[in-house]
Amino acid sequence: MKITVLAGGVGGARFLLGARQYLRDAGADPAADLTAIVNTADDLWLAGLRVTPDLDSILYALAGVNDTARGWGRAGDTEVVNTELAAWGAAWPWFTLGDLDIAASLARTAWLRDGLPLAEVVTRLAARWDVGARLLPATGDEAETIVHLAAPADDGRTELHFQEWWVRYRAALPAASFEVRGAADARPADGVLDAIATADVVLLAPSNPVVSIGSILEIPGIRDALGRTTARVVGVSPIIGGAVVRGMADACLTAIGVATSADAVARRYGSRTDGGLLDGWLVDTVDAGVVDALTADGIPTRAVPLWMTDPATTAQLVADAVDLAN
Ligand code: FO1
Repeated sequence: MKITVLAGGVGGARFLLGARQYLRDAGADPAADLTAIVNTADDLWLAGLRVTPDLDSILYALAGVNDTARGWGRAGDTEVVNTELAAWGAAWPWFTLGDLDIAASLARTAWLRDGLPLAEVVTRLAARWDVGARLLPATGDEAETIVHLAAPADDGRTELHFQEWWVRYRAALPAASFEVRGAADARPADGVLDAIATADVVLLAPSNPVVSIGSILEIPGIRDALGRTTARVVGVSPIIGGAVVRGMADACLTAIGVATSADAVARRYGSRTDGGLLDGWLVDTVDAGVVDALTADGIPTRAVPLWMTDPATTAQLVADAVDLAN
């Protein structure tokens, strides 16, 4: 069974660990059957380095070298280079790049400068470990999320790069809108449209619906491919009991006028029968009350445990999603 997952960073990584486990338990080879299409709109240039947070969070998690406490970066990393960069004012003092992380970004930047597409760079970085999945950037073109602020920041700026809004301001400056700048001219990375077209099931990870999954959908061609695929498209709610599972997705949902609830996110994605995305939607058991109304409105919904405590628990969640698809 070929599974293609649309994913953001930390939540996407946890979900993919479960998807890999699900395929292993089924006797399949996840390296051949599991493809992740990963958000690249959080990416940035910093101190001359191309940094790709969501791709790296997923790569490190699948490789088993991630910092599980922080949720991003490499386990046991040090900050020698970052401290030097900060002393020169060449990096952001509020954005910590570990030394091992910088090494990955150096390798990535060098290969990009050599002219390799980002998808090829990701394959090279992943080849070092037994990742057990194919990782594809949504696009190899630079298309980054810019946050338009509802009111100017203290220094008068009215727009910030997503990372500054997210990490420096912890999404606390009210946003008016999000723009994936450059998306209109971006193309899906090699393999992305094919991975959607040839999948048996496409899963939307419980990632940020606005700045992770939403940004992937901004890349021209991806939404259409989801509409056309013969695979069923099933999403997993990132909202449990009216609260975000992790991160600050509520700030993003509020900005686009969507309530922080499992059913509001499903309605935002929409039913495929109505030109939306979803053939199915999983909510947590605490949100079982929304199942009937969503199902009646064309989004077949089931309530199952959504907490991704460990790969075995998450594998059951993936099994539930596949079951709903079938
Ligand atoms: N998140 C933080 O909260 N603080 C940081 O200093 C930070 C540094 C960082 C460096 C490299 C990287 O790949 C990710 C990093 N993140 C950091 C996580 C990241 O900014 C966001 O959580 C994601 O982009 C949102 O998915």
